[in-house]
Amino acid sequence: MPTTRFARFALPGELEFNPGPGTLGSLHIRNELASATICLQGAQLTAWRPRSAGNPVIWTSPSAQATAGKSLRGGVPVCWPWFGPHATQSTLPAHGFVRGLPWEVCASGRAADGATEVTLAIGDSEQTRAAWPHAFLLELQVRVGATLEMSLVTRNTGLGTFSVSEALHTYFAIGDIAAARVHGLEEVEFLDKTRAGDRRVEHQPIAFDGEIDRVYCNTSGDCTIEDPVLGRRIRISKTDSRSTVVWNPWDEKSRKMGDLGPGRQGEGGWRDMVCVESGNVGSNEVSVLPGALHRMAVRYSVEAL
Ligand code: TA6
Repeated sequence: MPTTRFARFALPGELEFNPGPGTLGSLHIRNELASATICLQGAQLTAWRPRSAGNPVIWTSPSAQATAGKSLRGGVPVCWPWFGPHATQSTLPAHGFVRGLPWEVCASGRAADGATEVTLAIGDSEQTRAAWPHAFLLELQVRVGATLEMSLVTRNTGLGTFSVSEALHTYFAIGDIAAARVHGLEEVEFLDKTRAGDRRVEHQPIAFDGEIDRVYCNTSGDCTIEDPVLGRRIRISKTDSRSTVVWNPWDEKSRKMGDLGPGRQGEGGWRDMVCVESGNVGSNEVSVLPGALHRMAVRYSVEAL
């Protein structure tokens, strides 16, 4: 994206565009409250750190590779219009196509409380229609401040109803996965992808002693990640999201992935991250009528333990 096309959205000293390899360039945001980075490829936020936080809150792999067409390992990949592998065509990218395509910046501004707001968008094209035969406009509205707020807005600009599965596939930075706990999903039924999709329920906060890959459906509740190593709690609130996915690949799977990189603990980067993803997947997929829109939103905040 040529810098000139972006220039009209720049906010000097607050929101600047840096051309970059592979990721099609990135937006760098810095204000009194926080800093953040968003790659134009996939509108993928790859960093967010409130000034009050001793450590970044969003994790990106130290071995992330900036490759055109492939999202970076970490940050907040946007999964849309399907989640996971395509239902029938294995040649299509997992988690949908928008995370590997260039998005446009379409709005930016400074909020009264000092937060920085920016909106990125992508619409249908010959390429997208070949994979998914619908007209759409998809926007990601991001608000960078002491909290991080993101809204994924799906507009049906066609003549027929369509259904989407979606998720903000967020990688959170933690001190050590073995000490972390995820609260808020107790008693909620989940599909356990490490056990061939078995339906299960747990009665305690999620603890990690191996690979976890769970799709919790019919849950609109907030979650918290308790991190005793970094001495903080990350709160995850969401609106119009009925599914929550929790994932950590652990050691063996991450070795096969190649882009999870070394971690602070001297082992794999898998120790330093956990995914808690807000979405509408599987039975929670969303139908959007012609001319209508659907908005799913998240809000992340951090507090000392
Ligand atoms: O959200 C969990 C998951 O579906 C895992 O099964 C794993 O595939 C992960 O997403 C990462 O997917 P990616 O395509 O980004 O490597």
